[in-house]
Amino acid sequence: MSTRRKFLKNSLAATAGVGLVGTACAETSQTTVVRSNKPKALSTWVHGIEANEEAMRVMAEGGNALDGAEKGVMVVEADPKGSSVGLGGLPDRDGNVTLDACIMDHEGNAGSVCFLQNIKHPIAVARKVMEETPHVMLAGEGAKRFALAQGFAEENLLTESSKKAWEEWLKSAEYNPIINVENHDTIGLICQDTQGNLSGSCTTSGLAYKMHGRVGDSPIIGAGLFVDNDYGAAVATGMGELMMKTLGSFLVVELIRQGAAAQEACEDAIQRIVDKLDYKSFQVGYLAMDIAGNTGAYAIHPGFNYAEMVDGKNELIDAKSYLNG
Ligand code: SD4
Repeated sequence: MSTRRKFLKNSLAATAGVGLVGTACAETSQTTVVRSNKPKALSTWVHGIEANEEAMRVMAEGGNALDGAEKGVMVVEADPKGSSVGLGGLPDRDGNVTLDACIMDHEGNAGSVCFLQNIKHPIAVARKVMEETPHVMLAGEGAKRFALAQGFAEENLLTESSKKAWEEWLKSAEYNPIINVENHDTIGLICQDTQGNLSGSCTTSGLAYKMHGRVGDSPIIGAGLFVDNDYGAAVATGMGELMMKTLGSFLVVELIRQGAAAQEACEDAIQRIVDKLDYKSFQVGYLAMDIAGNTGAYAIHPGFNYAEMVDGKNELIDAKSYLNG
């Protein structure tokens, strides 16, 4: 833990109640973080470029951060060429495309679906769960039934090329998730709107050739995504089991709440995995933004990149990593 945070932790403990003043800024005993009201989009991997583009367009037209977070990732869900999200996602070992997604807004509302089949936009279903039900998460058949009742169409999501890749995989049927390749491309998106509010989304077809019924971190609030509009937001990508065991996205935001910079929080959350779990053959990447619009990104292995868009500039950036090469 950094000296600064040790100091903050001690002083926060000594002055319980210090933490938030109004809604305009989060205050620690040492720093005051001023909320930005400049629209911004931050998302995982190269497909984040198009997700950011759409999110910023939606927010420029009057949508809020939640609209941006939902609509941005829907572009990626609908792209049949992407083999890790929505339509065209690589299937489980039995040939079924099963989808996980969650969404969280600036008021702490959250919705999620997991193990959902034959619905192209799980993120939009997750938003409906958040807005139309008293629950946070719907799974499998129940999630699908709910989606159909909400007017979503049932469709085949297994494209010819994903089917071919699966048939090729079946020849050896060896399950060996490869770092940064094909099965680690979840889209997680954090948006900040003109009100300075934060929302986030996360959607994936999960690990390719996983066991039927396997659910990853992406639909789990606190693992794949967490938003605390008083402090910051975080999303995760990679081998979901590692984020689930450490509740990684919550941890990143909690560290920001305790005074860490977004970058330091991502690094500490990766360190938590390194300290506790068998991490060497798996990739995990965290991406975070605080209410001032400061961003952070960190991964276990090199290769994780993310897209950041602000002031009309949309950039793909390589994240730093714990291991190098
Ligand atoms: C999962 N975290 O299902 C997801 C996979 C992923 O980038 O992130 N891919 O474990």
